[in-house]
Amino acid sequence: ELTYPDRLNCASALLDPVDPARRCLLTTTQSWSYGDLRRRADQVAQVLVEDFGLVPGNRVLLRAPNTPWLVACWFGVVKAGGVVVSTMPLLRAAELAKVCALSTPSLALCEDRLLDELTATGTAVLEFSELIRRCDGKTGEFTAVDTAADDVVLLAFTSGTTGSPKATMHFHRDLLAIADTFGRHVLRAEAEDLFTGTPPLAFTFGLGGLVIFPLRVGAASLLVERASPTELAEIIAAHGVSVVFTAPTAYRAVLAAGVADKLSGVRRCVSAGEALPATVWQDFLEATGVRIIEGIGATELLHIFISAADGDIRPGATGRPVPGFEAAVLDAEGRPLPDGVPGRLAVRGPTGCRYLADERQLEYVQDGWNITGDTYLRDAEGYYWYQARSDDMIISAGYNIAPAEVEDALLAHPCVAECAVVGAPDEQRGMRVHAFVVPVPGSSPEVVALQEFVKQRIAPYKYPRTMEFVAELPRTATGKLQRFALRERVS
Ligand code: 3SK
Repeated sequence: ELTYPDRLNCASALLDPVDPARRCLLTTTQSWSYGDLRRRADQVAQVLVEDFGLVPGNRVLLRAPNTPWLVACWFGVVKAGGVVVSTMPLLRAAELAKVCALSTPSLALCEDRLLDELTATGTAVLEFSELIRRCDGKTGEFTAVDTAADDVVLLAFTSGTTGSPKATMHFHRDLLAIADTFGRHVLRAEAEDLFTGTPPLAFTFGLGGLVIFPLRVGAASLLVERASPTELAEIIAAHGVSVVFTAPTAYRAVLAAGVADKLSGVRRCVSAGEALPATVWQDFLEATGVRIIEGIGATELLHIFISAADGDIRPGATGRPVPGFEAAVLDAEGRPLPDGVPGRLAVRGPTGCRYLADERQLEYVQDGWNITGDTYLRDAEGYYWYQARSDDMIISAGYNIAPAEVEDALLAHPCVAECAVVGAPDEQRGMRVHAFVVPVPGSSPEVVALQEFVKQRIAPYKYPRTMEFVAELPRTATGKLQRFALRERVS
């Protein structure tokens, strides 16, 4: 049982206990101590409160790649009693507009290079260059707002199968709970560890792995804005990184690039975002001597709730419920299924799904269980084995991609009459986005032109990597698209 004080500000709880002289956030060229991060976060809080009149409960959107300043903004908003609205740097104007409409931020803090797409949403924006100029003029002394443990501190977005984003609300205590469950019992990081990885901090996998877990134990995190597998491997070796968080695609890519030996000094490698093939786990072990810690998490539950490390690992299985969480495999009526029978994965624990103003809450939380949308089976030893996504979501290279969102973007093209998007098995990405397109009669669109068109409208990782033109789409008698029939054609 995790217990936290009723009054809790997670920024103070994470930053205050650590010696200010300890290294905290690194890049390949910079180093911030805990004292530096605390001062910068306090200055951000001062700017927000003194210059922009932020009051507790106000929402502040953050848009930046993984940098120390993004982390300072995160903690500054939290110290000021605000709610962080995190956004992926790759989001385009239309996607940001949906996020802003749902979260109604009072202000956005945006890295200058990413300004264009955000300006289009009409949200009030403070660019990082101006924010930093203002911070330099502040004392860096700010008393964190005395928030309640159950105050909302974070709105993290996830796309449903419909493509309409859902905002998940998380409390101050949730941020500590992920560190005190997965972080403490599975990862078991230490103060001397140096973390790194690729997931954006807007993805809660990245927030936990690159900020919350290291800071909870007084360790340091090396933030990387963008790196190829080879560059990542070189950074890991050159800086003596000991804990890595990334998606299965990256482990596969490191193996394929022949640079896995550079990770042999790493103590912990964590993989999540999609299922890790047992062959990749085995090949990685052979190349590095490191047993990858696989886990399943969800934005709704903030982080990983089933996992295993070291001798507890069964290659191919995701693991067992992380201490603090309970899991079950349920049938469609919510009854527990016997071991060995696949069904709906249900989870409960110290975190849980709270959608902001969204009726889909009723589907996700049933009888106190979070119904994750994944199909799993449990074996007699209590290990959970991934079978499939229960819905149509395409999980590609660790990204969740909603077909409807890609279809909407394609349909905006004048040569596209109809289209349907499904996931096709892919060696590199786990799944890739595949589009079936019915062209407007008389037109002959080109694949590359349609791909470029989509990339301009939505985050580029969502574009259909393969595409085929068809005369018509399979439909039921009532006109409903038979998506399963298309999936069969590409599998
Ligand atoms: O969505 C996921 O797959 C995930 C995995 C680990 C931690 C957090 C998340 C959201």
